This record gives sequence, structure tokens and C-alpha cells, in this order.
Amino acid sequence: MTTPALARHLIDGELLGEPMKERANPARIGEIAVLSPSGTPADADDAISAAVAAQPQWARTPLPARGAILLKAAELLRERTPQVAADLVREEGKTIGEATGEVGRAIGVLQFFGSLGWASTGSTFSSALPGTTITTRREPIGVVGLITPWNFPIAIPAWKAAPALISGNAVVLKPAELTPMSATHLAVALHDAGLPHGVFNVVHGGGRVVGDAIARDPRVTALSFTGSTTVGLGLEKTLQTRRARVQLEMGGKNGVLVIDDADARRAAQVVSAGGFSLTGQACTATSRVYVTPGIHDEFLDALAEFAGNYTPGDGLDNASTMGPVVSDDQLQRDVSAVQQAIDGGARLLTGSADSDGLRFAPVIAIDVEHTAPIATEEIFGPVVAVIDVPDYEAGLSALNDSAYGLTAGICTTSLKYSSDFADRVQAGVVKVNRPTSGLDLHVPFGGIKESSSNTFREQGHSATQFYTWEKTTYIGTE
Ligand code: UN1
Repeated sequence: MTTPALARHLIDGELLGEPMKERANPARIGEIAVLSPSGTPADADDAISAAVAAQPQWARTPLPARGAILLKAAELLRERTPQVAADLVREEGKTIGEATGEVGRAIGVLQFFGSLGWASTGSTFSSALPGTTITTRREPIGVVGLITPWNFPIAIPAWKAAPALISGNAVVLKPAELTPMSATHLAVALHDAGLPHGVFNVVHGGGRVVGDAIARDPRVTALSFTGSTTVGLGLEKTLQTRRARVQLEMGGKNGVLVIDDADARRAAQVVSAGGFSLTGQACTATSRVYVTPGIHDEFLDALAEFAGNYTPGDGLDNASTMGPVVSDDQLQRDVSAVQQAIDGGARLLTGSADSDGLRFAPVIAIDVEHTAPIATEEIFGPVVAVIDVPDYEAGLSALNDSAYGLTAGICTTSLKYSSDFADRVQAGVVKVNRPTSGLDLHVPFGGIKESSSNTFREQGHSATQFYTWEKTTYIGTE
């Protein structure tokens, strides 16, 4: 038995709150991974007040000095990686390799946005009027709220917080209740790096209590959210009512089209990595595959073989190649989606509707109808539905016939089909011969349809647009 990690709020530079709420390790029944405080609306109010007080001075801090703090926080997280990654595994469940990769990604994000401390923040134009110069600059939007999910418990808080901070905003973060420790590590690294008190605050607790308090507060001028479509659309209403800016990254039902000219083993590797890495618990995970007849059998044989490489177990055990499902609730969703598919006439090529505790082996469902729930509804587990299609055109149109539009992929060796797919597929991110999940940290990310708010992108330089507004200045020089 390891002793539980202790998560705390960070409010105005102080670690606060009695860590009472238990989060069990999903891989070890009966072991408490973390204790965290349950925040109240009053805690959210204190954090927002601290942010409001700290933000103007932070915005006046020279940009290179702001960047240097983010770079220092990256360095501290690098030194602390073994501890941070192990705590992440204990609270979320992913494998130690995946967790170490995720901490590395948070470090990379802090480095990327830290380096923007030395980047240009605007443009200069020659005016149509004589003796006049026009400049543009981006100014911070103020105090931003961040609400983040459990599946990337340090990377997502980092990729929302870093562009907000480098742009001169103050932040109030509410991390997922299941994973309070990873966000606490991020907060402590920023604090130890010298971020002034109140510029970055974390309040743990429930979405209905702390999340709603942040969303409703008129002092919070923008809110960035990653999580379910239902919660996201509710928050959007709240924010729009008070005309605050909102950014939503929500569900996905990411499809891959595998056509005859693909390399079957390569396609199977791409689909299994997209479907089963991270226990399928990514909004970018592959969950439906459309396959044409000429490659069908060879592809499915290879896919079953690759699925066999994912052995669910304790993420801290090097023999595990897949972590457990995050919670009982999530397991119920996985199990009932698979059972419903079987009842609807699908067959399972691998896996079953059974689990060993929270260990749930990869499921490949075949003979699936294009309109079946397993092919249309987000599950968020290691479940891939295979749908047979007669040809490329039918596959593309079935893939596009979805409420979601986050990521999509094609496996092909044809330049013609890959470029046509990139043109016509309805998704914010397109992957050719690469898994639908797994994103580079320096390029824009976001979806269309019910996957995203359709406005601002996350990640890369584009991410700063959400956290700033553009000011245009005309300067008469004579
Ligand atoms: C990835 O695929 O590397 O919550 C990241 C999620 C997404 C991020 C996916 N917002 O799963």
C-alpha cells in the first residue's frame, strides 16, 4: 500500500483545503490514490478574486519575463517527472509509459508557450493615409476559467493554462474530480517557478458546484472546457447569456476508412493504436472503421493480432500494455455498449462484454450496421466497430454521416484518395496512415459539428487567439 497523494487547492499562492475526498486507484481495489479537498462556491469566489487582483500586474510584466517563468516550470516538471507520472498512473490508470509521455507533453507545452515570450505580438501596416502607421497587438482577455477532464489530467490543464498565462491572463482551473493530483503538480510547478500569487489558481471539486460557480461569475471573461458534449453545451449557454467567450472541446466518434490499396498490417497498426492506446479513453480515439471488400479479411486478421498486444493491468506494472478503465461508471458504459451491439446482431472478433474488475480487454465488433449505436455514439473505451462498405465513396459518406467531427483517418497508399479524403472529410483533424489520436503540441487542434465550439482552436500559436483580443492603433506621425 502506498500512502495517498495529497491534492490541494492553490488560491492566491497558498495551498489550501482539507484533503478529505478519496479517489481509489482504478488498478488496485481498495487502495486510495489521492485525497483532495471538495471546493465550494466560496473557494471559487476567492480564487476569482485573487485572479482579478493579480491580473493587471501580470499583464504589465514584460513578456520575456512571463516566458521565463513558464520555461522554469517546465524545468521543474522535468525534474519531478518520475513522481508526477507515478501519481498520474495511480489516479487515472494509464500505463507508466503513457503517463511519462503525457508529462513530457505538458513540459513541451510549457516550453512552446514560454518561448513565445520572445515572439512578435502584432503587426505593422502602412496606412492609406499619409503620415500614419497602423499597428495591431493582442491584449489579454482578463480572468479565464478552465475546466478540464480526467483523461489527460496534466497535459490538458497545461495546454489551456500556458497560452492563457503567456498572453497575460490570470487563470482559475477546475480539474476533473477523478484526477486532482496531476493538476496540483502543475500548479505547484508554476508556483515554484515564481509565478506571482493569484495568477494561477486551482479549485478542486464537482462540476455542478465549482465549475458552475466559475462559469457564472461575471468577472470570468472567457472559459475553456474539455469534456462531454452534454456538459459543454450547458456551459456554452451559461457563457453566452453573459456574452463571455467560450471554447469547447467535446465528444468524438472518430472514424478511419481502410481501402483496398492500403497496406493491411500498417492499417491494423494504425487502427489498434488509435483505438486501444490510453484504454480508448481519448476524445480523438478511433472507434469506427469502414473497410472495403478487397482488404477486409486480411485487415481484420491483422487487427485481431494487434489487439492481442494490449494486455490490461496495473499501469505501474511494466507487463501491462493497457491501463484499466478509469471508473465503474465508465466501465458500465463500455460494457453496455458492447452488450447492446451483440444484442443488435454484431459479432465480437476480440474481447467480450465482461471485465476483470476495471480491466477490460480490447473489443473489435464486426458485422456492425452503420446506424447502430456502437457505430454512432461515443463510448470512450477500447471498443472499435467495423462497418463493411462497398467502396471509397460509400465509406467516405458513411464516415461523414455523424454528429461529430473531431478527427478522422484514412489508410491508403494512393495520393489521389488521400488528398480527396483530406478535402472532403468533415473533421477538424485529418490523419493519413496515422492514428486518429496522438497530436503534436505545436499545431492547431479542434473539431467541427458537435465536437467543438467551432470558433477557436487549441494548441500551437493559434491557441493564443482565444485568450486575447486584437487591438488596432493608428499613429499619426506628422
Ligand atoms: C491526443 O489525441 O493526443 O480529451 C489528445 C481528449 C482530447 C485530446 C486528445 N482533447 O482526448
